[in-house]
Amino acid sequence: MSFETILFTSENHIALIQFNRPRALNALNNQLFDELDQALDQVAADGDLRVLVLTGAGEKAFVAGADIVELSRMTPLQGKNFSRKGQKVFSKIEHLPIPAIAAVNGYALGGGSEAALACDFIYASEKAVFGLPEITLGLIPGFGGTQRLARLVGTNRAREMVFTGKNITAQQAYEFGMVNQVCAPDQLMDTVMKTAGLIASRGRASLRAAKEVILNGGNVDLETGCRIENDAFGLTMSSEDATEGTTAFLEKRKPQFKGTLD
Ligand code: CO8
Repeated sequence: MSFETILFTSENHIALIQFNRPRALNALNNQLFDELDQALDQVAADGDLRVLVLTGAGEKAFVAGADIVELSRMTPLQGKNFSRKGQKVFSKIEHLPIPAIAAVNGYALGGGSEAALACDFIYASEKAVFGLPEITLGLIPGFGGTQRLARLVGTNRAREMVFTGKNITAQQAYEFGMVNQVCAPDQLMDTVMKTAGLIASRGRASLRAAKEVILNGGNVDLETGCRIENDAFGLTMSSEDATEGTTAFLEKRKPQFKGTLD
C-alpha cells in the first residue's frame, strides 16, 4: 500500500516510518493519522519485524505539531474527535508488539513531542527542539502529552513545559530524562539504526514480553508489577526463542531467534 503523508519501508527486521509533509514541517493532519494507523497495523501484523523507527523526512522537522490550518477550521466536537483519534494512534505505537524508537531529527513540537513520547525511547539530533507550545495557541496538548510527559520527566517539569509553552533543546531533553542519546545531526540515523539492529537481533517473543511488562508495570504498585513480570517470564520460558537462546549459549553459537508470542 502506498501512502502520501508518510514513507514506510522495512529491511533486516526493522520498519522505518518517516513523517512526510515537508511543506507543513510534517504536521499531523487527519490523512496522516489515518495512514499512520494503517501502517502501524501492517507493522503489528508482520511477524518478520522486530523494531520500528519513527523519524521525520527532510532536514528540519520531526513533526511541528498538529496541523494548525486544519485545527483552526474544526468545531469543538471535531477538535475533540481529532484529539481522540491522535491519542488512539499514539497508543497503538505504545502497544505495538515490537519496540519503537523515535529518531528526532528537528522540531518536535506539540503533537511531534507527543508522537516521540509514545515511542519506547528517543534518540535526538543536536538540532532537535522539543516543546508543548499548545498553550500559546490557547489550547492544551491533546494527543497524550500531558500524561506521558509527566510520567516520564516528573509532574513539575511537565507543568513548567505545558504552562509556559517554552521549547527545550535536545540537551535539556536529555538532562530531563526524555531523550536517551543526543547525536550529531549526520550521525543520528546511523546511531539509531545501530541500536535498532541490536534490538532486531533479539527474539520477537521476549521483546514483546519485555515491552508489555515495562509498560504495564509503570502504572501499578511494585508487587503487582513483579507479578506481571512473573507471568510474562513463564510465558517467554515456553517460547521457541527461550529454547533456542539457552541452547545456543550452551553450544557456544549465536542464537537464531524465529519464535513469536502471537
Ligand atoms: N501546522 C501547519 N503548518 C505548519 C505547522 C503546523 N503545526 N508548523 C509549520 N507549518 C508550516 C508553516 O505555516 C509554513 O508554511 P508556509 O511556508 O506555507 O507559510 C511552513 O510550515 C514552514 O514553517 P515556518 O515558515 O514557520 O518555518 P520556521 O523555520 O520559521 O519556524 C517553527 C519553524 C518554529 C516550527 C514554526 O513553524 C512553528 O512555530 N510551527 C508551529 C509549532 C506549533 O505551535 N505546534 C503545535 C501545534 S498544536 C498541537 O500540536 C496540538 C496537539 C493536540 C491537538 C489536539 C487535537 C485538537
